[in-house]
Amino acid sequence: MENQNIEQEVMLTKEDFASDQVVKWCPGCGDHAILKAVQDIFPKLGKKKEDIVVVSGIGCSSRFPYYMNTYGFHSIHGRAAAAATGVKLANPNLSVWMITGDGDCTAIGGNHFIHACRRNIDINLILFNNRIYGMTKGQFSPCTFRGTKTKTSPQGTYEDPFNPGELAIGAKATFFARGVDINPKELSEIFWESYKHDGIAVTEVLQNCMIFSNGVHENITGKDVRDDMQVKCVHGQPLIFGKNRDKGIRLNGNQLEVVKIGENGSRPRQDHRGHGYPHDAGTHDAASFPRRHRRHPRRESPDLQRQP
Ligand SMILES: Cc1ncc(C[n+]2csc(CCOP(=O)(O)OP(=O)(O)O)c2C)c(N)n1
Ligand code: SF4
Ligand SMILES: [Mg+2]
Repeated sequence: MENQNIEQEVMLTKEDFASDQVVKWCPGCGDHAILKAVQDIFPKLGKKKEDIVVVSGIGCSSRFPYYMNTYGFHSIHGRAAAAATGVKLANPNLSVWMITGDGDCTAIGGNHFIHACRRNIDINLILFNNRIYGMTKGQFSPCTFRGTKTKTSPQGTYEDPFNPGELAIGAKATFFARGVDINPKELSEIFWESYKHDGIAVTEVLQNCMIFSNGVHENITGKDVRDDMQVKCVHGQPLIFGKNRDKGIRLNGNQLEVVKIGENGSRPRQDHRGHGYPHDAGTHDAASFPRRHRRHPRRESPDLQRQP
């Protein structure tokens, strides 16, 4: 539960939330943009700096608390969820933000992650998914795609990866979102929704590691494909996408499918700006989460295909 009384009194800027530490991530690393998105949204929380705690595990991403001018805890590998849970239980008035990498969260920390989800602890969990161990120089993680050649899989991995969304929802998390590092404005919007959510809010950010998994999200974030590969899910809004906003996602029986204006009986309907979109596109209903949303995390992009 957040402390509402303080909200009126505090007027901070994003600069207030930047620490004096030199940011040591590689130039071009996706972590920079996520840091910016968090620093952008924190003034809006209306909380004193000392009422916010950023907790992390170990990894490149987990250097995050150093760069935030709040209370912070750079804990131990895989145990950020345990530390964040302890902080929140000790003082429920604190706004707790947990920063974790795909290795930190789903390998050594997998057990703590699923139990934090199951317990529905009121923390904001941001999972930086670069599908690799960045800090230790490029070993595969449980989120690395099958067949990827890494330092520890010179002939390619032979395991299927976790999908963190499926893992979170399967473990009873009550909020799950996925964003991309190249769109910090949208990330800030997600973090705001995460803050407002009472219970655990898991946000997976597809983050590029320039050094060890460069381009791993390119089929979703690339300039030429991103309009066709990303759907913005906003409560009460139709699930539409595409450069011309002429594609949508609808429910056919128990299956999600892509529809396009002019195909399979899909007619144009006008939105409030007069733009046409498929009349039969479904509407995003965050209130029915997670009952009707189990299908969403499974599709990492609107083509409804699993990644290789
Ligand atoms: C108990 C323990 N085991 C192993 C390590 C070595 N280690 C440090 S960071 C890391 C993986 C980090 O990967 P990830 O969580 O994906 O973060 P990234 O660096 O990619 O942001 C490992 C294995 C450690 N520090 N402590
Ligand atoms: S090694 Fe990768 S994840 Fe780590 S700071 Fe460099 S680019 Fe970022
Ligand atoms: Mg990683």
